[in-house]
Amino acid sequence: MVQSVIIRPVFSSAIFKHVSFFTKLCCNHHLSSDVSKRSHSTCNLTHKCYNYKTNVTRSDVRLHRRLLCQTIDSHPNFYFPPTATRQTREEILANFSVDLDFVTPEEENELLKETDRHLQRLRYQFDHWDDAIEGYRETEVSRWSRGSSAALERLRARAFGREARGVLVHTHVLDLAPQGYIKPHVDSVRFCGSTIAGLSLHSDAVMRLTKQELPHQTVDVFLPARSLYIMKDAARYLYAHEVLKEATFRGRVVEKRRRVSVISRNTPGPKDA
Ligand SMILES: O=C(O)CCC(=O)C(=O)O
Repeated sequence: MVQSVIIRPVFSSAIFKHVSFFTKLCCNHHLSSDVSKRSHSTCNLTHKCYNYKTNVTRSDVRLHRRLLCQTIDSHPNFYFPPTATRQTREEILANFSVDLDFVTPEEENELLKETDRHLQRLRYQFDHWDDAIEGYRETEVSRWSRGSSAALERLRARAFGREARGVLVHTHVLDLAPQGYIKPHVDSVRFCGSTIAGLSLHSDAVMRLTKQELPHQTVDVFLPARSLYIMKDAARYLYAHEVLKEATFRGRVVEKRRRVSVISRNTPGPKDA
């Protein structure tokens, strides 16, 4: 049954003292050290292939290399480790997109100025009681200045269609300190529908997706500043997502600065129960 849960503005609720907006959104935390410690360097590709599945043949490895090259060429922001199955690739590539330079540097500045006005009185939170997220502050914004509105409207049209039907009025603004990170979780179906669209501002980041039922199926997604990601359907429901603490992508360290994400979601639909 669909539960009609309205996300109240963060500050209007006494609950906020104990349960953050972010926490309400998360229903599952998958804190598998196995998953988070796994290295995804491509250098020792062959070695890992043989480690994972001892009956992997040389032609399997060649096939993997070919797929890897194709993926790098056509999907440079995704890293599928050697263990990723065809199904994982298909589920993610069909349901997760990254649009580079979605906003201009001027729009980014405008958005940062505006979100800073909302965030400035808040302190970064560490050691959050439920341990889902570290080093962050957050708010919700429902009215945007004219300077930011154009970018937000483009975001909604891109993620939810021109009519932006069913989009939550409040946009979630999440500010992660340079040492901040988000642990694996799936947004609660009580508060959020099939689509999550997030704009990354000021810093690059790496998001890892881990299949809930097959935790060795992971994908890393590089989210540069000013890019927009859209995560929907299978990617949103079947995979936990996290923003990495030690961010590396294809073996390269990604410099983490303060990152502000502006996230728009739609309301839960009949399938979300
Ligand atoms: O900051 C982001 O882009 C991801 C935030 C997130 O994981 C969430 O709000 O569920």
